[in-house]
Amino acid sequence: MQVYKTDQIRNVVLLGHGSVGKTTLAEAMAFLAGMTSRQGRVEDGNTVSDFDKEETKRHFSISTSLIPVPWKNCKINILDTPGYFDFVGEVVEAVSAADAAVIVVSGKSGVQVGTQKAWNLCEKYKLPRMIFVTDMDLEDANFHKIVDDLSELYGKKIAPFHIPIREGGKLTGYVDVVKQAGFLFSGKSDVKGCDVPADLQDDLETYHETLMETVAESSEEFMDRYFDGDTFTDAEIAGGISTEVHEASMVPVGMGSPVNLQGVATLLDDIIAFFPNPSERKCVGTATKTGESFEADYDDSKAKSAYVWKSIVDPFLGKYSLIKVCSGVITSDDTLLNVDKGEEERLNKLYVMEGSKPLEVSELHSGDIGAIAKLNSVQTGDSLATKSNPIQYPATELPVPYTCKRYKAIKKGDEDKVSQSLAKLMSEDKTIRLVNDGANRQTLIYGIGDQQLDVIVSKLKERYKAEVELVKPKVPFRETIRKKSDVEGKHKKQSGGHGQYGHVKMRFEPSGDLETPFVFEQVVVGGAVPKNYFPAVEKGMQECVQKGPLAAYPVVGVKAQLYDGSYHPVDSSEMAFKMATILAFKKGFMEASPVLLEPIVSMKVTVPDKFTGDVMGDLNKRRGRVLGMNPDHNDNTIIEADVPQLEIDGYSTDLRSMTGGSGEFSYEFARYEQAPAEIQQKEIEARQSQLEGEEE
Ligand SMILES: Nc1nc2c(ncn2[C@@H]2O[C@H](COP(=O)(O)OP(=O)(O)O)[C@@H](O)[C@H]2O)c(=O)[nH]1
Ligand SMILES: [Mg+2]
Repeated sequence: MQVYKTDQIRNVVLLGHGSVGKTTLAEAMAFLAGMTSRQGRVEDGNTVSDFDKEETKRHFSISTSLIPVPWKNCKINILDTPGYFDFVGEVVEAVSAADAAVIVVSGKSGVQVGTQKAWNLCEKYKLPRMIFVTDMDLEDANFHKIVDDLSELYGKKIAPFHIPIREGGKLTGYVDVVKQAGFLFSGKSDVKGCDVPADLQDDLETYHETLMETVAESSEEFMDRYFDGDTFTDAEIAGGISTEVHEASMVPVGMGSPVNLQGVATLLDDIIAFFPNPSERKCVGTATKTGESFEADYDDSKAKSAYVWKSIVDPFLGKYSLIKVCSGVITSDDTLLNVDKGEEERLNKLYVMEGSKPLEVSELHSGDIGAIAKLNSVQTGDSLATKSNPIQYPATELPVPYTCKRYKAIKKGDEDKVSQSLAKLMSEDKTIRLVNDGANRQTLIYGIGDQQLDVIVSKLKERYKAEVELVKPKVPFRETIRKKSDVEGKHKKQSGGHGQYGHVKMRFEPSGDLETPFVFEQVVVGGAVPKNYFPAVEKGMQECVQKGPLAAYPVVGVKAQLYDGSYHPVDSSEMAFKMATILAFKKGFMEASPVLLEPIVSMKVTVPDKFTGDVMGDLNKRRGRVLGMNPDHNDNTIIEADVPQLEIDGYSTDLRSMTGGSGEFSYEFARYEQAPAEIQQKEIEARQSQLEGEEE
């Protein structure tokens, strides 16, 4: 694979709603650049980017792929990301490695929620961007409406660069707003000049005027000349555009039809002309020896350092750590320090990933994106540098998963295989979380949404032959008492041979502390119960509180007082007193007005203002208590509510359908509250039948 210098590199992430043509665009770029001999199609499962079995099966992207497109003596590292919101982790990782973004919008579907999310991500990471409108071969594609909708949302930084030319409803060419000239598509990536159609003249003038205004804003000198009515040379215009695009003050809008290879070559040209190469971007780390900040800034002359932005752990491909070189030139015979783990790694070989294919390369210059195989200690988010000059970069902040399911191995004895395979998937996808909820005897898996969890189950089966089923998680209810009780427990077996005898009198009452299962005290007088059996009574309590008498949930907030009892000099034992305690507790608990406590979570739901009413209504239906609503700085409202955890199962899917995918939520455990009687009854019955099922 050819080695490229920093100024020949462009790192460009493709962002946008699902199914707008990102992968098809990347495929067209690869084909035009001669990387492939035929143009693949998503429907046929033969594109460079969607190579994973799950992707070819479902016909959409699930993980980010890298396609290094060689174009006019440069290399454009295209990062093709998934559009479906469940795979946002992949998108954020890709954005952290990019220096610019192309937001893809379908000419047919128009501006969608995914478009706005892509724009917000670019704002957050201060990424220069362009917008590319696909599907322009479709008759009902409406470029002008999209330009209007984008301008309404983002103002005059929206700068249309092309105006579609249609003949008989067919896309045949475009008017170039910068060059004020017409071009007709003629074969693969070629165009030939034509007159600007009369009916597009007005649009051209309007768009060109706006463009010149923005170019004028690129420098004081230009502004003065502009107001003097002066015009700019092509080179000045190109320079002005480049400046404005780098600062994200101008967002060019291009268009085409990637399936027909229309408009793609122009986009590749614009990427090279107007997007920054890495050395025009900032990159700052910390020199861990001194604590001082290290301005790597993708500078070849500085000490070697790199950031691991993604990991591929594939049973067939093996493990690859995808890096972006932040400074210096990394060569295949380097030994680098994993700054986060403190371990040295010999690189052996360097690669550039082309979809699923690792292509060997001798060195990677600053700003370039490559891959290294089999680095045992390395994980996504780690930094690599020289031992003499260790540099650390901040790990990318990834979204927190809130969609939870309980998972069980389908085949008995497969548990280890399942957890080992899940660990491998988690090293690839940092938005998966596993929780071992011992108290409720369940293992939980968290993801961004149900689609992602579904893909995980499929990957486990496909890749690791580990089959799991996902079921509704058990809600971590708790049991406690509201009143006092005074009972006795007697465990007596004296029918010949060594008998068993234990007898306790105990009082139970609320301890007022729901954080602690129980507090135990003894106020026995006169040795009614010998003190060497007190630990056995306490042990009996420890056992009882694991599974409460009401519905077998963990018990909290109980004060247990041993105040009397009796013993037998021969037949009494620790075991007998433990059993007596268990009898006393079961009785005393049920006589002290036992109740079920349900976990309440504090939720934050962020939605565009227009959905506030629906979302509030829905939260009320979930027995939620809305505590407040505050606007955020993005035309959204943040609704804060306390909601029973029982009621939020599947919330991510429901919120998505209520808000068209624009709503986001987070929650954290708040406290326990007494469950309403009907919930309590339902849980007790459910538990009863489950316990009967287990006994059978
Ligand atoms: N007619 C037409 N179809 C397109 C175009 N680009 C993509 N498609 C189709 O749109 C669907 C989604 O494309 P894909 O590239 O997977 O979108 P992504 O989810 O954004 O990566 C596929 O069926 C493509 O064949 C285009 O320019 N014109
Ligand atoms: Mg795709």
